[in-house]
This record gives sequence, C-alpha cells and structure tokens, in this order.
Amino acid sequence: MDTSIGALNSCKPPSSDVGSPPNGAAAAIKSTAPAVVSSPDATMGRHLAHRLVQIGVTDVFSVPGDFNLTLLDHLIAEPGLNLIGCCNELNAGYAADGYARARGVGACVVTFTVGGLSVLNAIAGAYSENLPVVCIVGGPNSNDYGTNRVLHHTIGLPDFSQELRCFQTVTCFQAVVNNLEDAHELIDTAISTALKESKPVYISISCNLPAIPHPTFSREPVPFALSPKLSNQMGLAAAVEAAAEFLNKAVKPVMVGGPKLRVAKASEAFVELADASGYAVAVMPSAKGLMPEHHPHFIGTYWGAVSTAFCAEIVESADAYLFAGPIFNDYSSVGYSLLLKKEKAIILQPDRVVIGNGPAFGCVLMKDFLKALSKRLKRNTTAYENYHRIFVPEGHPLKCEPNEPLRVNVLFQHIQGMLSSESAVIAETGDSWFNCQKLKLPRGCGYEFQMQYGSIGWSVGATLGYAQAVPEKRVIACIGDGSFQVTAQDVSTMLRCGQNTIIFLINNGGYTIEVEIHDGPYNVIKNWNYTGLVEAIHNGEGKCWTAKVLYEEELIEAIKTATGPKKDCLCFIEVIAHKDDTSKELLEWGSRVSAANSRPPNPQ
Ligand SMILES: Cc1ncc(C[n+]2csc(CCOP(=O)(O)OP(=O)(O)O)c2C)c(N)n1
Ligand SMILES: [Mg+2]
Repeated sequence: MDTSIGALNSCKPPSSDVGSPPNGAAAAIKSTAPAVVSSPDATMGRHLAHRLVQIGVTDVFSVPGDFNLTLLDHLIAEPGLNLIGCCNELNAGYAADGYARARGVGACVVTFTVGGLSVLNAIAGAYSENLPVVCIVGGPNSNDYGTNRVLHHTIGLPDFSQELRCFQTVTCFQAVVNNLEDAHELIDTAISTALKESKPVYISISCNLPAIPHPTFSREPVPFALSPKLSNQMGLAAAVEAAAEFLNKAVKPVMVGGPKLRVAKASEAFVELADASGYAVAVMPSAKGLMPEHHPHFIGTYWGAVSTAFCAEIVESADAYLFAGPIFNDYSSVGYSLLLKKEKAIILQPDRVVIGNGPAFGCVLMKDFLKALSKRLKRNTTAYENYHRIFVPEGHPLKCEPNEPLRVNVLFQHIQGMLSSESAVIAETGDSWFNCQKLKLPRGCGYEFQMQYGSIGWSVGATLGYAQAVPEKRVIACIGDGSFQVTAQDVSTMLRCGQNTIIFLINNGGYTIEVEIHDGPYNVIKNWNYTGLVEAIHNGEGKCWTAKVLYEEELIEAIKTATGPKKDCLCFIEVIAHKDDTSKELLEWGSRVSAANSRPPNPQ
C-alpha cells in the first residue's frame, strides 16, 4: 500500500449534531417536572442526574467509593435513572462505551484516583472510537484543594492533579468541580462538549458538594440546543465539483466505508450515494455494521489480503475509490500491505475531503458532501458487475463427523444462523475479530467491536452496556478465553440486570491471535472451568444457563435451548476448540502484522 494514505487521517474532533436524547427522555422530563426547583432540591447532584436523563442516559454504570457516595444518592433519587453497580471500574467504563454505541451517549461514575485510574483504559478506548462517554469521578472535599494534605486513594503525595493529568490525554474536556459558583457552567460545558465532539469527558465532583442547594440549580436544566456544524457552502460546492469530475471519468469506481462514518453520522448519506451511483460498495473491517450488508451492491469487507472473497480484487483493481471515514492503521492495513494508490483515492473525513494527490477541502461535512455528490455522479455499475461476474460463493464448512471435535468454522456457521434484526453481535479482540467479520449481517442486526484500541476484555463490559441500552435486541457476544479472563466478573452484573445475552466463550487454551503474530510460552493460559465460574457467579440468583460443548451436535442442542426454553436467561456456552483451529484470515494477517512489527531499524 501507499503508506502515505494512512497519514491523511484527520485527528480533528468530529462534528456532530447530537444533543437531544434518542428516546424522548427530555420530553419526559419537561412534561413531568416543573421548571422551578424547590430550594432544598436545587442541588448539583440533582442537576447532573437530570441532565444525564435529558441527553438519553437512563443507565449509569458505577462503582461506589467514599468520594462519590453523596453524588450516587442523587443519581438513585432520579426517577428516570438506573444506577448499575459494576464489579470494577474498567468494566463500568466499557459498559458506558457499549451503551454509548447503542444510545449515542453513555456515563459512568467512579471514585477518586483508585477508581479513576482503573477506568482510564476504558475511557481511552472510547476516545479512540469517538464515543461520547461522560466519566464522572467523586473527588476530594472542596476545602482540601490548595492545601498540602495527603489524601487516601492517592499515591501519598499532596497532589490532587494526578488523576486529572491522566484524563487530559483521553478526554476532550475536563471539569474539576470544587466550588458551587461555577459548577453549573462546568458540568453543562463538559456534557455538551462530549456530545458536540463525540468524545469522552471527565468531570470530577468534590464529595461535599452534590447535596448543597445553590441558586444556579433553581430551575430545571433547559435542554441543550447544540448548534450544528455547518459546511462551508463554497468549499462544499468546490469539493463536489472536483470529486464528480474525478469519479465521472473513472471506468470502474468503488466506494469503501470506514469507521468514522459513525461519528460523521453519514451512514445514510453513504447509502444514498451507493444507490445513486451504482458503485460497488465495501466496508473496512472496523466499519462493519455501519453499512447495510443486504445492499444490492455490497461486495464485502475490504481488508487487503484478508478481505472477504473477491472484494480486495475489485477494490484494488478499481481506477478510483472513495473512502468515507477510513482509519488506516497497522492492523486495518494488514501490516501496511494494502495495494492502494493515493492518486486513485478520494478520502473523506468527517469534515474534510482530499482528492487524489490533488486538492483538499476543509469545513466540508461528510454527510453534506455525500448527499450533494449523489446528485452529480454518472451511474456506473461496472465494478459491481465485474464482482458479480467473478464471484463464486464461498464453500460452507463441512458438517463435523459425529465424533469429530467441533471446528471454529462450523461454530460460526451456526452463529450465522442465529442472526436477525433482533440480534446484535459483539466481537472481542482475538480470532473472534476475523470469524465475526465473516458473518453476514441481516437487515437491522447490530455489530460492534473495538478495532482501533483493541483492548482485550472490552467485550464483557461493552456487552453489559449495549444490552442495557437496547433491551429489545438479543446480544450474541463472541469472546476468547484469554479476553474473558480479564473482565469476567461483570457477567454478575448482566445477571443482576436480568439480561438474556448469549455468550459464546471460545476456549482454545490461549492467546491464539498472538500465537499467529509471534509465538512463545506466554501465549498459553491457565485453563479455567468457565461454565463452573459462571455458575459460581450465578450462585442461584438471576436467570442463567450454561453449557460446555465439544461436538457439533452438542452445539446445535445448546443453541436450540438458548433460543428456546432458555431465551429469557443469560446463556453462556463454552465452546472447546483446538488451539490451532483459527480462521484462515488470522493466519495471513498474523504473518503480515508480524512482518510489520519486526521491520529492522532504518540505517542511521
Ligand atoms: C488489555 C490488553 N492486553 C493485551 C493485549 C494483547 N492481546 C491482543 S489479543 C490477545 C489474546 C486474546 O486471546 P483470546 O481472547 O483467547 O482470543 P483468541 O485469539 O485465542 O481467539 C492479547 C493478549 C491487548 N490487546 N489488550
Ligand atoms: Mg483464546
């Protein structure tokens, strides 16, 4: 690949026009609550609770600690808000991430430093995926600021800024609320900035302030009216003109959707362009789920050498490609091995268009650009027709023999059969990335994974949060044994919340994805009795069903039970797989990533 393409990614905060809740929560607040708040109730805690509900957060994931207890009292007093206690802060943060993916915004509440530094990794992940997560931390008593006291939960230095400094690089705004005078302003600025920039924010709230009335909180929060970002109309016209000229002279142009379609809120406009142009349409792996796969011109996942069948051939042989919101990192570029040429590419970022080696246009919103371009392109179905002509359907894995151990390909064939508009797939980092990538998503089926940050264990918390945000969907989580060992505890919270997720735990005895990049004894993990662990967590409380499967017949039976008599239960199916039973894509990808990782230093 022309590696310079990766460098075109814009780091600018994406635009957004959010600010109203997805579920009408603001309307509920407005109609039931009087505008004036009685003075004892005019507290920061109540204001924050109201604001959260108003923007669409009806569930907050938290771990209590003495610095946040008073604040939690106010959150639980809010009728529209459900406080969900998690087993640890990392999972609370991942849950807020999963929730934000489904609802558009999420929130978590933790305690000073010990909680803050634990949730940090999840917040960094949310930053990498452009998710607005409001991370609230109960902080020191306001009187302690400016003193040289040493507080508990710190590293023993009279410095309260350590946590704040850690959050500075993984959030787009930080509010340290240690007096009531500017609390209203700081809280509202933080929350509205998260929504506008689609990034996490940090709010630290002194532990002694949430319950004290203050005149700034004497009225119900007025719902945000966030000014939408607008395109520069002249820039838009010029960009569309240049792009239309570029694409209309191409013989077999294609379109490829990237992960920033989400933050640009441009998925619909992308489909509109696909409909109008007739171009073949692919998605990057990290954009799976952002483009309907039942679209008549959909040709699969473009991922260089590990693309779905015939997709790379069509993309890489095109004479022009439009990439909407791509991130070309070392993983998505399969160790920098994509065969793309910058001069053939139009690269769209949420507010920027770059055409080939030529002009660039700023302040042009992706969705405006796509909509305007769809009116200017000549219809050209050549690439799709070529794809259709050369396409040979993938062979289906053979059925396992009666006593043959279950193969991963066969497992995913059965998972494919479970998908519908009422389900959502959560794919953990590991070989599940590759296996889930090949699932064909029916209309309306959700799909989430964390490809940019790729933090193992993310899927357990994210599944908890996603399922809480979309109770009408049945979540199917595919999690490797190594990843599950990181965050397993919060199956407990799923049970507490009465969720009916189906977890496929793929027990292949280790870190198989790492084995394919670089093997060593460190990639073997201690085998657990995973169903036994989940039974122990269940402990007779909540609805839980577990099964351990070694053979295809057992898998079929387990799926039948999970989707039949146990459909209201959290179903945990441990699948025993051979340690070397991997997707073929992982084998190819692993060797290319390994080659990229082991490039020798350049001569000095
Ligand atoms: C927090 C974190 N630590 C370490 C890694 C490195 N890592 C990437 S994948 C992986 C192993 C995943 O193993 P498993 O979940 O069993 O999946 P498999 O590849 O076996 O399917 C590890 C350790 C990571 N991505 N994130
Ligand atoms: Mg594994």
